[in-house]
Amino acid sequence: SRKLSREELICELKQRVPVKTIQFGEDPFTTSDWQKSLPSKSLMEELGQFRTCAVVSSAASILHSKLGNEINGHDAVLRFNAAPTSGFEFDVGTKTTIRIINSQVISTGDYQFHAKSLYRTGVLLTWDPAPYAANLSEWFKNPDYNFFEDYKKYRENNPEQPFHILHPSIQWKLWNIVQENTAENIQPNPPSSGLMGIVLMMTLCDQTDVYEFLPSQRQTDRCHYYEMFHDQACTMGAYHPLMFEKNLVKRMNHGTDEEIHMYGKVTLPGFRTVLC
Ligand code: NCC
Repeated sequence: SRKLSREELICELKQRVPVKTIQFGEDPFTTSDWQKSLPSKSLMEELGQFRTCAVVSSAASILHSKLGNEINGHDAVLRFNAAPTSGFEFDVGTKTTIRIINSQVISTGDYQFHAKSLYRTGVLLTWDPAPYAANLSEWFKNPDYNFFEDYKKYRENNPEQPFHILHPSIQWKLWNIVQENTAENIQPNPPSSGLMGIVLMMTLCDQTDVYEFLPSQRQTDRCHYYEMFHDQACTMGAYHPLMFEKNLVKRMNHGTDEEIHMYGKVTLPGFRTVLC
């Protein structure tokens, strides 16, 4: 089939991947404990629209980028999982508006989710890999990591901090678009937090600058900027179809290849600004 153009790809995402968060009343989130825990507004209602946004990948290639000031210049900044700013301000900035944390970070003790101050800044958004085509009830009974009790506990202890659960339907809607626009058959696993964050920001912002999702000239086998661990799979993907996610994002870029090379930077228009 014909290769979609940049604008056609952006429209595919806009029209087929509506970002939703879970709200009280949707089966099985109908009990009083969920009424207490779930935010009364959706993430979109809570945050409104931003003009410029930055998505900061956790890749080690952001080290020595000196991008901190540029990242801080955006109206909203998205970060992932356990990625800190403290100690890395010069390269990654200081502002955190939204943090996406996968269900593993919440439910395994390894990341000290309930204890670390790192998680207390900004709006939190979590997600968990749901089986393809499952409805919410099936997923609720059998999540990849059972984070539901930890979510409620965190909400009880931090009632003032907005904390949302991403509706799992987005994962497979997004996966379908990655597969349809890839020549090979890709593994049936959900996209990375990175791609979900990019689509979230395209929903919330008029313009999104993504940093080091597409690796710059500083590309390295080191996984994260905040850890010494090395594994090429962090950049290329193993569980997540990360390489194919990156190809898709590159095809949507409104910036230049030079900016990718120098800064690992991709610029994407907000869904609100494109006519489909
Ligand atoms: O590594 P992770 O991702 O937290 O990184 C966040 C997002 O940044 C992009 N990235 C990261 C490193 C790198 N070298 N290149 C990149 O492009 C990716 O888009 C990535 O999504 C996740 O997606 O949630 C993930 O989480 C980790 C891990 O669970 C958390 O970091 C907590 O420690 C996963 N690693 C493992 O399960 C071992 C990772 O596969 C995906």
